[in-house]
Amino acid sequence: METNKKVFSGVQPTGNVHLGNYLGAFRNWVALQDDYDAIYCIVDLHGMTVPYDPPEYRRTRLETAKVLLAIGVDPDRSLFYMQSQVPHHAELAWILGTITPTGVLNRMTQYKDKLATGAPANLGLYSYPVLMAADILLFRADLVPVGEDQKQHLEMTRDLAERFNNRFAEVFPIPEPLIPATAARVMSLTEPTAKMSKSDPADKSRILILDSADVIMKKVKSAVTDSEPTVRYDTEAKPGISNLLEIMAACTGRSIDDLVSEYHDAGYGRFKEAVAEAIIETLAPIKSAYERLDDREVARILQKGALDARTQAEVYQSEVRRAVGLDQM
Ligand code: ATP
Ligand code: LTN
Repeated sequence: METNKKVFSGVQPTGNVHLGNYLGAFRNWVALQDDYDAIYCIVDLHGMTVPYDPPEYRRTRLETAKVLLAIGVDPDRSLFYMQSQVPHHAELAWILGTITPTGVLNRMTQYKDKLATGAPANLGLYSYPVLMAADILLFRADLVPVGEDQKQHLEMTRDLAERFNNRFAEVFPIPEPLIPATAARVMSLTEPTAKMSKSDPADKSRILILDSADVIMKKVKSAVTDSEPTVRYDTEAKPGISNLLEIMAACTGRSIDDLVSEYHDAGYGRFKEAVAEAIIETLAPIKSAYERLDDREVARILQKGALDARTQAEVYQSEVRRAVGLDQM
């Protein structure tokens, strides 16, 4: 009998896994494995909704899997696999698509943001949130650890679950987002009013999980700040310094107040050095775990994950098929 609550989350394997991904989402993924049935998926069908290069994609899919294993996703305690290996995701997305009003999709801010950065307006990008809802609902997840930017998609997922339950049968639990209290939205180092992002063309805008200590120090030292030389938390007047304070608080577990009282008059140079050191210390064990991983072993883990996920998905999906009138003749 299943009693544990279920957690589901996903990451696109588009490379450039960064500190925002880690502090905003992946750190929670690892912690939740203790108390929940955890399901973590590399959403490689989502990653195809913006232009990409297939050979490069093969590389970043594997790299993303390795980063997650290095961070502490444990395949013995969680279901860990690639979305494209489990066709039930796409099938459920189709079914949910039949009850998704296009008016709702037109309001999705991530879609509009991606178009604004030059992504072509194709059906895959447009229906991205429906596939995300399918990911979450396929295994009947209760809790979804994500960064703040995914809140709107989660709300749409909850609506679709309710819509489905009312229209067909009570199949889906209504999932809750889990968004961390600090660092839910880590900002870009070069443009601190925009979120730190994988797809920002500026390398210096983000700290990669696999950056060396030297590179981290350089990127933090060149982070955009302001000209008033006191360290204090004020996201309006001092977005750059506030972002560094949030990052340092999340890396050290100290409160922002505590950090402000220590660094208020230290000068930006010393403060930035301390921030960089906190980041380096947080990422060092991840980097060395990454270097110890063997690619063939990782491929084996993913194959086993896909097999287990397909087996479980088939059972869950048969309930959906029955509810919508698509059960076997
Ligand atoms: P892009 O920035 O290109 O849209 P992304 O990093 O948002 O990519 P994913 O890799 O799919 O996209 O995100 C993985 C997780 O990281 C999600 O839960 C997302 O909410 C979280 N996340 C992404 N950026 C940040 C950020 N700057 N701060 C906190 N969490 C973030
Ligand atoms: N849209 C998410 C990635 C994603 C996801 C999911 C997250 C796809 N499916 C299911 C949580 C649950 C993003 O972070 N950009």
